[in-house]
Amino acid sequence: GEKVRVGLVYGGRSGEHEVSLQTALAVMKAFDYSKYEIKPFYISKTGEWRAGDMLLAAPTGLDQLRLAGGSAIIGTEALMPVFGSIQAADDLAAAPATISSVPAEVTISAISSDIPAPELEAPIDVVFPLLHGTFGEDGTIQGLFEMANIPYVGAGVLASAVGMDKITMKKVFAQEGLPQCIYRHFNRTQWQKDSSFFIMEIEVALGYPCFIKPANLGSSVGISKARNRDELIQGVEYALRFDRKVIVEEFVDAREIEVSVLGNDEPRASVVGEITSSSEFYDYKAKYIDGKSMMHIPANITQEQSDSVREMALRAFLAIDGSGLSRVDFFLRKEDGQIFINEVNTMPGFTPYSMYPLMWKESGVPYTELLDNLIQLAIERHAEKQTIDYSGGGPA
Ligand code: G1L
Repeated sequence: GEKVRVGLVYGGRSGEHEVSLQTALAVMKAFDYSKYEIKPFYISKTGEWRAGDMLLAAPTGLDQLRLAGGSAIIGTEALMPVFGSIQAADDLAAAPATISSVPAEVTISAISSDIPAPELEAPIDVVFPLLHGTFGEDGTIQGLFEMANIPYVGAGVLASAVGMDKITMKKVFAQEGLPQCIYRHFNRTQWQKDSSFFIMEIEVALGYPCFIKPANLGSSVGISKARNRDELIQGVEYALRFDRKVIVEEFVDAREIEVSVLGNDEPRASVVGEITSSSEFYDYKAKYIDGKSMMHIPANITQEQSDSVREMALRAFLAIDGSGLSRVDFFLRKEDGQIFINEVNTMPGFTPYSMYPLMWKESGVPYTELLDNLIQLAIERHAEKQTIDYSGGGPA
């Protein structure tokens, strides 16, 4: 039969541009080209989109992925044949007389001849967004795909946005009854107006040391540890450079436990893994540059602990309305074995040597099969959405 055409979007305006490129190469190498064709879309560091020719086999090196010879495009043109058919009307010099003279008729019929005819068929069947950070992981690119009505791999708009905001995520977890560490949060204005209130709250409820984090960052940039009031104030000012919202968490002397979740409405949980780090905390440098952290799969924990963590991972996934995949991270407190959920990551590290794929490999799902599963889940979710009535009700 026909091959599935997968659009792979990677690069992007984030600090993890290079990680995205390396991941895209690994994904392209692992696809089964007897079943798929890959159309690469590269987003440069300045935000320019470039489309490459359809790949019928894996590329060999990273350089090819920057699509130097590829055509420069804007995202909407590449992905949205639908949008291509919407034309702007002349500027209105006065209010239109009736509703019917405004949107549909005016805009769509007034097609000016200097705008190229829209492409009639979508160039791809499903999109695989390999993007991290503020433009791509927070639900924005997912919104673009929703508007284009193109199936896409991974979390939807809501889960992506919730998964990117540590504060909202914690509120969703609390509602679900998932155990969490103690925390306080505020925005820049609240801090500026009443820092002494928050300092007191933090000192009474959390104590020192505590961790200060920007609410909205995918990686660990902007995180610091405070041992006293001065460091707390400094740490908050530092975190506020990266976000307008800040969360402060109690220090928990804990092991770091992770679970991979795969699926849509009936998700599965992988075996449990553990990350150990030589660094003071699992920071950006240790994680991505030094490679000082170590992975242990399966984690050396009891059967009860494993069952409990996997069950919580599925509840967390459903609570944020996840789809496709998520890596769910926990703390296992050393003093009493208490488990706390830390966060859900809707766009985990995704090379064949990253925690998420390795936990599935250990659970019997190899990397190439994982890709098959994710594409299938994207198509299923999209098909299910097509059955929903968006007409706003009315007579049947
Ligand atoms: F599309 C998926 F499957 F949802 C997906 C998207 C992005 C999985 C994993 C990732 N991860 C990344 O994009 C990255 C962490 C490698 C960013 Cl650069």
